[in-house]
Amino acid sequence: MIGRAVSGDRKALARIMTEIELGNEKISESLIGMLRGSSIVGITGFPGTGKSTIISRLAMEMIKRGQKVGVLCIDPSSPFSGGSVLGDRVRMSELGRQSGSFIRSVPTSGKNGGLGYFTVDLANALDVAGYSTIFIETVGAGQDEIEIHNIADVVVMVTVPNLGDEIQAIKAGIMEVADIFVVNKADIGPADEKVMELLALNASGNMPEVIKTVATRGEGISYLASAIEGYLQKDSRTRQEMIKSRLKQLVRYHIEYRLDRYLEGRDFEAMVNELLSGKGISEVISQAASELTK
Ligand SMILES: Nc1nc2c(ncn2[C@@H]2O[C@H](COP(=O)(O)OP(=O)(O)OP(=O)(O)O)[C@@H](O)[C@H]2O)c(=O)[nH]1
Ligand SMILES: [Mg+2]
Repeated sequence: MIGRAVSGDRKALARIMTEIELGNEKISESLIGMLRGSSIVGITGFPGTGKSTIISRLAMEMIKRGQKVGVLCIDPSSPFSGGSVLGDRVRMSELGRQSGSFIRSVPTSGKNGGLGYFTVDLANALDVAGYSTIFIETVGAGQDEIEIHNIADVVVMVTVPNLGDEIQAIKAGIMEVADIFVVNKADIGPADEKVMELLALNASGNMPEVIKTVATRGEGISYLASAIEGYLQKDSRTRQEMIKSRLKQLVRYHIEYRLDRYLEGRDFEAMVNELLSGKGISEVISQAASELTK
């Protein structure tokens, strides 16, 4: 099945992804040895800031530049799931029909926060199938930013003019994980003010580039595509190092998956009784750990 996906069979790729989401570790494992080292671009930001619109435009731009583009949309509310206005859906389905792209929604159901247990495995599947640029869209809500930072080679944080509260969130830590800022919807408000505001947040450190866009009209998109490419080119890490950092997150996710499944529905009574009867905490935990790897 993997061989067929590598040679461009989209149905085989979709089947592989479904197997991954069902927890088929054999598939996840086989992919690891075959990774080509695609670039992973994280796109994060508050709901409705225009992430999906930006991705659909960026993807078309990247395809024009000779890339094959994969898109993973984490817990989408729009428009990959069809939750948005018609225009977006039409644009996204245009992208979906392009042979150079593959779009997949990733439900996070069951996982407590973060990006979903199998996001890295799904990105690996796209990588192995030859998608050279992989976008991961995630709604910025704290934990997600840290995780996307661990997985992606470059993180783009999307904001819009007139969204004041979000500056607080940015101050509170998103700053460290954003490599490029986008002020989208420059047509609806004081975008230049927003750009200045962002630049002022970090007078001393390595300020990420701030780019204005009007995604619905495609304005600023080619510039953003070049900024992303430029950032990736400047990165001094080797491909192998980049692959390793996303695999570290893969290992974490697989541990979390097993742990969460193990803990699900458990009332801990047996463990508590063992503690009461004098067993040590680490003894009780090691017993649980040995069950995790069964
Ligand atoms: N005026 C204007 N509207 C835009 C622009 N970019 C996106 N929009 C609109 O903003 C709305 C939300 O866009 P999406 O691309 O779905 O935003 P999102 O960040 O992916 O939203 P979620 O996935 O729900 O978090 C849609 O109605 C878009 O048409 C822009 O540059 N200007
Ligand atoms: Mg979206």
